[in-house]
Amino acid sequence: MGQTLFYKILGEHLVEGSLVAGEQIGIRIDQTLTQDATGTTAFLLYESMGAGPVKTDLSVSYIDHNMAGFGPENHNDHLYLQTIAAKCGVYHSRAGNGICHQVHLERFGKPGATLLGSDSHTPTGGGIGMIAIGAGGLDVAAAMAGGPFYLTAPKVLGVRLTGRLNDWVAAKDVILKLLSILSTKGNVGWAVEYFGEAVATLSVPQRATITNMGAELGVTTSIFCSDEQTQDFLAAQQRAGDYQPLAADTDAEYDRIVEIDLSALEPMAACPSSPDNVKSVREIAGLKIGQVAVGSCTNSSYADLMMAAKVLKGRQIDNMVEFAVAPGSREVLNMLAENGALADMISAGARIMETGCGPCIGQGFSPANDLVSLRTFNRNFAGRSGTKGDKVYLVSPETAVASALAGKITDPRDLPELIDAQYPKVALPKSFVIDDSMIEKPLGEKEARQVEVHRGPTIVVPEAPKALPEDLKGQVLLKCGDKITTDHIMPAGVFLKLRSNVPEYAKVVFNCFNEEGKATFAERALELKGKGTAGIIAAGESYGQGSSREHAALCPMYLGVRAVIAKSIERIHKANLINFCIVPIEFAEPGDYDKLKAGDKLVIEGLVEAVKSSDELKIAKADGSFEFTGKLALSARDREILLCGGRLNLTRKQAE
Ligand code: MIC
Ligand code: SF4
Repeated sequence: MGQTLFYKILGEHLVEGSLVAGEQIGIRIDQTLTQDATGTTAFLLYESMGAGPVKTDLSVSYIDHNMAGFGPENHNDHLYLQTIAAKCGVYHSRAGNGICHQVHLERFGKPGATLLGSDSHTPTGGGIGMIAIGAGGLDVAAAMAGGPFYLTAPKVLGVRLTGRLNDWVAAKDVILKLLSILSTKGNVGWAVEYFGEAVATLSVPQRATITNMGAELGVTTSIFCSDEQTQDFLAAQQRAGDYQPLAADTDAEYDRIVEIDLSALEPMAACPSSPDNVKSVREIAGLKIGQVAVGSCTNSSYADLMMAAKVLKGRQIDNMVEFAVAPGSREVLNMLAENGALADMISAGARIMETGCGPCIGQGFSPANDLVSLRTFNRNFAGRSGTKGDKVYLVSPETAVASALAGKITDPRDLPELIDAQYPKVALPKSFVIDDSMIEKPLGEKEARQVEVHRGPTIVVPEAPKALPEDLKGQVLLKCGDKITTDHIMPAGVFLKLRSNVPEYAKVVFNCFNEEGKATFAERALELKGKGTAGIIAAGESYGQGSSREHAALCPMYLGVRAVIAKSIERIHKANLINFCIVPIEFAEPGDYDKLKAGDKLVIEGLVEAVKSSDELKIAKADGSFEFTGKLALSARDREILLCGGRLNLTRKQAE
């Protein structure tokens, strides 16, 4: 039986375990990326591990999320990251140079390599034929120290692409279509590999849009082959030497196959408030909009923005629409500036934003109340834009510009002024304008030793977890429903600047569930912690969807949360819970979820014993009225981490 490309690359990097789907394996990591919102913690933890120069082939630290600079926090973080990078042999991409995934694809991504990033959209790199996986900062720190990355070898879902995209239909529509088929839940334990005749028709940036938003499926990662398109892209980036052809065997067997005929696709939109709430744009056409934003790591490549500029040239944005453009990288912005496309957008009424994540993570441009906001981003979780009750639709850049001109949601094929216009398809440039002057290269060993690390007062070293109690006495602090995202658990937006200060940031854990006039989640949790009682969270399906932010485990841990009992838990979040010694438990009988309520006092006798060796544990209500079984789906390594009081404690112990 032939091998998938995914398993070929995995095999070349295997250092522990055997290559069988469902088995725990350890792989060698060639490259890492961190970004500022997860990076300060990652580097603080890296320092706590006592590690010196990084042991990877290449590690890059990006500043792209937290750039608004309200107060000293952001700049303190930037300076810490810049100096710690210099100290540890890490490349540093400065604020303004672009979004980590876009820049990494342009300047560092390499077919056949492995990349671990402290950001869930790291799989963007799959567009260039690498295994690129998102993880918590602590796992990335361990990889920087030369340790393997541990994961469950996934099954491989083959997506066969046939046909060809029609004019005005985009790569974004391909991944929205897949989201409509697979949804955002139930895909843990799978990786996606694209194959089929249509792959050759997609450029690397188009492929990267598709693999980027694979994060919303909840899969381990997504990958495309490395072929002539990859070669052209790398040559245009003046990195021809990084190219190698890579493909699955022709008789590769996939664990499941989904077919998508690109010729049959039409413009799509993910409606509020989930990326899998997908409808065709024609179904929702006519809905009045107040905002449009083009950007984010999903859709801010040179081709995306050039297409937008060409459509906008000589036209005017509807006067009731605020239209923002955030180029993905300085490379893209420079090229648009040089060839006049930027001026076309400005003349059309665009607000040009900084190259960075910006509105995608709620850093400004929040929509007015009740207003529909159309974005080319990848997530529209409730409130993520910074507005409570927001109505955010996710679309392609083609649909975004057509709608911005019309003032209402519009399929670009139906906009009267575009009907006779030629689709401005933008070819890959023969050569991108390369300027790496905002990427600081690692220093020599001697110089690195002399670097003094800048530690601003807003950066607080996070505390390590306490050991698990033999028996756990706890209380359900919160009972929540299905698809709770890390944005629900740990809001970003205006609170993002608190990432380097866990005690402060922890005050807004589960902020969205707080009720006015009542004690907040954090206040209740701390009160319980003061009494020596553990906090417990009860949840439905797919708990912890979305980002890789380990603060969604680290801050609850700080507040005394010791267990999450859910119908199912997403991959990255589960790993983060384990790393910070919160026990992830699943209901053996999903119906038992209905019998729990907030405030219930629970007892788990023999917790440590169960974590040592059992796949189950008994959970009882303290008043004796009800007992149920919890499942522990843990690898031997997960158990070791939990028993050691978290990953940091384990790493320290191993170093002794
Ligand atoms: C996101 O898109 O939610 C983020 C912000 O990029 C996160 C990382 C973070 O929370 O810092 C992600 O996707 O992992
Ligand atoms: Fe940044 Fe948004 Fe991409 Fe996250 S999804 S890395 S916030 S642009």
